[in-house]
Amino acid sequence: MSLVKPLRLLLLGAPGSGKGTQTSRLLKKIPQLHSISSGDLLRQEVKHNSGFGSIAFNYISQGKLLPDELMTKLVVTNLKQSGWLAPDASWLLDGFPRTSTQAEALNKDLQTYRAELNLVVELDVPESVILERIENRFVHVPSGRVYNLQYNPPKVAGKDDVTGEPLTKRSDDTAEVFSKRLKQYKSTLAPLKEYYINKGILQMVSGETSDIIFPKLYDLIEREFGAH
Ligand code: G5P
Ligand code: MG
Repeated sequence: MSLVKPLRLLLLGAPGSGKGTQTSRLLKKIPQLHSISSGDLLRQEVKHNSGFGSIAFNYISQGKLLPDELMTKLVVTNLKQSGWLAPDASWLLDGFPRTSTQAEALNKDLQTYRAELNLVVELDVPESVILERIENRFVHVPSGRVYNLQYNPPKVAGKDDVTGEPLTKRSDDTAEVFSKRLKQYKSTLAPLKEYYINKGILQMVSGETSDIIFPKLYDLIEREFGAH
């Protein structure tokens, strides 16, 4: 798909709902699109053993959200450094903002670049199917690519398809931490959604699998931003 107007998209969804999976698929189909995942940024910091990384690890491994101010600074700095704050750039955010405070802070920054979000899509997946996905997830931290032993296994067991580098488990992908993450997600969702409903840009796509959700998400984007 070729975009005829800039897309600045936020993907919202519970842990394991498939934000990373949908992001990879969209990037393959829409060459103009870039993406930033707040969780991937944090895991890269942890991998590099930075001071910030060790702070982040403490929060992530307990299933707690990092402070709003730290997260906003991390993502906005990354957007700026990537050169994506130009009004004609198209990008998507995965996992940030996830509180209404983050949403307000981001909006303030984006306004100064005339590059506010223009679409927010909530991925609505039943809770009952999510936990199993998480327990079978493996990730390639440098790229953020995600695998699942049943759903989309790597071509060679334990290795990233593109680089051949080893895959790892996330420290927060245990049943215990997952239930905390889910609880956390639910406790911040309502005001966040309210914020984007008031802006008139929130949409929802529902489905039990990513294969069901992807065509709906793609059509929605094509209708509003694609060439016809
Ligand atoms: P993250 O990294 O943002 P979450 O919890 O929001 O983490 P997560 O777990 O990364 O979200 P996802 O990206 O929505 O889930 O899901 P995914 O990885 O694509 O899919 C999950 C698994 O299911 C994969 O193995 C995939 O292959 C498989 N799968 C996908 N579709 C299907 C399907 O249809 N069927 C099956 N069987 N499998 C499928 O945040 C992590 C932590 O970082 C901090 C917090 O501590 C957070 O807990 N953090 C923040 N803190 C404060 N503010 C923020 N904005 C923060 N952002 C991150
Ligand atoms: Mg993810």
